[in-house]
Amino acid sequence: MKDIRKALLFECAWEVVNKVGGIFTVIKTKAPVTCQEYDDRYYMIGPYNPKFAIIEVEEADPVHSQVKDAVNSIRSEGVNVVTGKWLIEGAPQVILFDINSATPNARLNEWKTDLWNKANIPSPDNDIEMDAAIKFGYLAYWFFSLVSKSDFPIISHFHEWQTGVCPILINKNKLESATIFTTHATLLGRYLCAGDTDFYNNIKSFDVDAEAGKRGIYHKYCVERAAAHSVHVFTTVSNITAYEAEHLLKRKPDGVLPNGLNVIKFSATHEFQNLHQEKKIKINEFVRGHFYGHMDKSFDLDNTLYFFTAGRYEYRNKGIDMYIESLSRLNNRLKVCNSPITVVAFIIAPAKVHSYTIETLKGQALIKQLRDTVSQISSNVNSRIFENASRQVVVDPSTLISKQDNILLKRRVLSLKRDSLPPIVTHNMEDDSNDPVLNQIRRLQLFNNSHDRVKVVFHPQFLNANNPVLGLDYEDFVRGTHLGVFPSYYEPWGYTPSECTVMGVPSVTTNLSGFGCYMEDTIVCPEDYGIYIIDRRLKSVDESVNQLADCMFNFCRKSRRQRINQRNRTERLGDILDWKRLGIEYVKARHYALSRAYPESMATLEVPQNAHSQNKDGKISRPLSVPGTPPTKNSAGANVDSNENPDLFYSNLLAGLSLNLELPGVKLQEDEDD
Ligand code: U2F
Ligand code: UDP
Ligand code: G6P
Repeated sequence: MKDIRKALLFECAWEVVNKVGGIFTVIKTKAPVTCQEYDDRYYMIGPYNPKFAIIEVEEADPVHSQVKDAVNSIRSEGVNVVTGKWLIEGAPQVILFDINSATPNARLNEWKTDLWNKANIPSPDNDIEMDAAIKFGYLAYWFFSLVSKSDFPIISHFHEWQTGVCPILINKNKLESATIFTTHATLLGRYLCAGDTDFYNNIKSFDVDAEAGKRGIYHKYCVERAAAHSVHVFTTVSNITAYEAEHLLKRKPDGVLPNGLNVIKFSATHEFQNLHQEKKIKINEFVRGHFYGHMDKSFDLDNTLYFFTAGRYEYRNKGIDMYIESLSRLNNRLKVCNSPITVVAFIIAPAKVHSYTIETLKGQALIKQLRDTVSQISSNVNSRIFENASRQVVVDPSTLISKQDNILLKRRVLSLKRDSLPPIVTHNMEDDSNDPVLNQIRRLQLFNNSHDRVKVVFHPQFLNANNPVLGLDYEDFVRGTHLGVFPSYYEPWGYTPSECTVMGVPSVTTNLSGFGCYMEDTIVCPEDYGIYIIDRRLKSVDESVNQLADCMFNFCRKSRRQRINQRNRTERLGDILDWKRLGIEYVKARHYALSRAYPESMATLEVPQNAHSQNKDGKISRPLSVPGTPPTKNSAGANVDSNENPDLFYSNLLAGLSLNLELPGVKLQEDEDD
């Protein structure tokens, strides 16, 4: 009988050392807690992408000789396999298969035939994504078939359909391993929502095969569905995606694994507030350049709020359409009530672009020139005062600026005049006339006129500190803003609002996003903590747009003091999104998979069956009436009283597994008046 305590954990994802989207954030931020639990028994497996691997992986042999032998055996048959440590926190071991090596390319057709014979999954010609998934799946299976011969029990955890071929093969070939498949979205759901389908009202009645066929994704859909049915434990990232998976993939998930973050707390709470101020000043710099010539009395940076949305350019799924529509209504309302507030609303979503526009670059150059001139003049003034003072003369203020400097300053000021309106988009778009964001802005006439209280800046590229325009990394940009707006229609989890939360930036999300539902289930009044949840389930589109406009309008009416207070509350919520807490759901899933795959070995462990029974009802209560350490709910809906030691709650469940996780209770203090 294999010793369960020595189980090796292999986590397979397309985004191991390969940044594409949200799953990268999942595996990278989760690495520290998983490494803490499994130490060198943890391996991440992914496809080899030299662009990232060369700089992020320190090559080394796998720690276990059986794993090393398996890798060497595959290498000896013409496959490039890179192993080593991923240079991120936790430094997990990685095994990266080069799917473009000679052997996988040569064997692709053989593998496609095998997949058809074994699982009736077709693989059409010229689908690069599908070919890649098949090559990766067969390489990973090859590896597992060698490692499973060792004395170690194996847990293999697969994320998303791209890694779904391997669990199908493990199941068909009856290989020994505890298997888990986690889907972070369903392919069909994403495609259906991106169209104009009334998705949630029809979810039970879709003819799934036909719908997948119509969209040309039938073969990928088959991989996803078969993977979900092949594993011991099938999971998703939220209840809403669990519901979707049940109807579209026809298997009810065994559990939900909410996405956490690696929350780094500052030792002094005001530090994140200082960072907000510091980064906001950088955004101010950009805004001065972008809106040069329009920074009049009514556009005062001290009365300006920065709203933003960011993510992949999925216009409808990410709710960019609703954001713009609501901005237009907010603009009217601010005008009607003569508000002194200006909102600069950013949209950061990568589209096909050529380069920054001349006008955008010119704005930044003009403002830089002005700043250089002013600092030169200040330095001259400085010297003049000092030289006079050292000769015991107090200089006449009217002579402080020389005539030449005065002329130069006037020239700089005149160069800030412009005939055109400040641009909406910072880049030259490849398809400007058909771009959905630009077309909606045109329709609503949100043109950055002086009288507009809401100004729009569309930055169709992800941010980077090295950019000549808005040169900030995404995280720094978020810190400098006031409100993140993510009114998604399709969002299995949604890292963007959850990242805002841990940085102490209030955000708007919806009850169609996994994160929004999780917060709604966990906190009595999320709004008090700066988590606004728009109802997109029971309200009409128009009502939801109004709710969002109201929410942004009310935010604009807050005083600085209230915003500071709210940021403090938001930041405190970070603890409930920490992997140290949410990682427990992964532990449970592995435990469950082991008990299905190795029932006899697991029977030797003493694990109490009624671990849940110790808990009482409760959510995080409203800020003004909370006790020092309020009760909270866990993701499965079970109630955890964090006044009791949460370690105890989980340690009962995990008895027998070598685990040493630190689980912080959520500590909320009473707030100052708001
Ligand atoms: C989810 O986000 P992801 O980062 O997984 O989203 P993507 O990687 O962009 O795409 C998800 C799937 O959709 C497929 C793609 C993936 O399987 O291959 N796809 C496609 O086939 N064609 C396209 O044009 C676009 C996508 C999720 F959406 C977030 O809410 C979660 O926060 C995140 C982490 O759990 O996972
Ligand atoms: N993001 C980024 N740069 C940007 C904007 C966004 O790196 O300029 C990241 C963001 O931090 C988040 C991810 O993109 O981790 C988007 O994840 P989310 O779960 O919101 O959506 P997904 O793309 O997974 O559907
Ligand atoms: C942080 C800083 C304060 C600053 C404030 C501005 O709290 O520590 O010094 O006044 O941000 O807040 P606001 O919401 O106006 O950007």
